[in-house]
Amino acid sequence: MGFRIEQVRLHQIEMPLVHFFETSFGRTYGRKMILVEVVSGGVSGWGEVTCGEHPFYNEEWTEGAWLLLKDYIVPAAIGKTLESAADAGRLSAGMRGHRMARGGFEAACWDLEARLKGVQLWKLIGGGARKGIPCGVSIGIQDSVEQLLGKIRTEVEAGYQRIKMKIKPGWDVEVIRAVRKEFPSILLMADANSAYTLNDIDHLKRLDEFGLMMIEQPLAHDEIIDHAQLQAALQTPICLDECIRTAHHAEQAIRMRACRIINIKLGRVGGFAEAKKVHDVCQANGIPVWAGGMLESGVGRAHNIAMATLPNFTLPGDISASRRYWKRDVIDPWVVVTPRGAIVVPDEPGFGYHLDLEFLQSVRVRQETLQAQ
Ligand code: OSB
Ligand code: MG
Repeated sequence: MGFRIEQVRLHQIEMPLVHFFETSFGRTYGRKMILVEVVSGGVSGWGEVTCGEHPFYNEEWTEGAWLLLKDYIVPAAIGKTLESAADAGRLSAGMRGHRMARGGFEAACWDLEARLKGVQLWKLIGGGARKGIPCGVSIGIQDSVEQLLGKIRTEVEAGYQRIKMKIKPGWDVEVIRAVRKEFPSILLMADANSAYTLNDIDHLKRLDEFGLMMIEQPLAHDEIIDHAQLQAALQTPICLDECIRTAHHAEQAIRMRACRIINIKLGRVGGFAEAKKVHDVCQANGIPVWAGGMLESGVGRAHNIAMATLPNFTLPGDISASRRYWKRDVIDPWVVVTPRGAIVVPDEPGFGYHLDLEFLQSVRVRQETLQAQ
């Protein structure tokens, strides 16, 4: 059963974060995100473009993604019939990069196909390996070490299974030492978002004493070879985030021994088809994966939950409760986390949650509809 892409609606929404989020590349107080609604036979599938407001995590940003979707991605797709959502990525394959914009559209097609068939998205993508998703949290750089310790305590008490803290030069060894002193046995990891270079090898080796689960993307966003050199010098496993945009990158990184773990972000790799390929390459090579996050609304969160039911997502991901980010989420019910730090995989068709359309309208700042002839 194929489906025709009859209408696409782009919705840009803006929502303040409950608490600012700071990484090595900057501080975010609120999110501007694009939701992609693909309509066929009166049924809507939803996707989220996960890029930031500025081109600092990667080259994409909300304003650029809006133009790319409106002028290229949607025009290339409108009126086309797809045998399955697995073919959706091909409609924009001639466009270089911009995987988050293309992935937001691709993910909407998967949700649409699942809803048209009345099956759960996790089933459609070949997941279902687990009924509960193990959850971790990502905690940004804070104004003080005391503030960080307080945040970690709150999340550990809420049941989250692992803590990730953001680091950068000047907020690393001594801060982690303070965290370890207070929380000697928690599963702890650090994410540098490319804040270091190979000149920092000796400095980064000092992190080995803290028993971190992994250090995420210490070096440049596009530098696999330098990570191989660093991994050879470190005991702590390296996890690549920014570097892995395709299954081929994963293959290269694994072959070079540039990492021992990979974080898969649905948007960064351009949607479910590529995410599954990255997952499979890692699985075949004994490299565990986990689901990364991009401060998503409920729509992106729901997609991440489906993705994390694939078998090799064995480590706790950056998928946490809606209320950690938003006063109110755009889906109903909100994503909640059990006292044991897990998300129960929803059983409803599609990505498993309803859109809160009334709230969506109240946070929407622009909309564009493209209609097939
Ligand atoms: O590197 O994982 C990252 C947020 C924005 C940009 C990059 C990253 C992050 C996170 C947040 O760590 C994860 C989340 O959504 O909670
Ligand atoms: Mg990261």
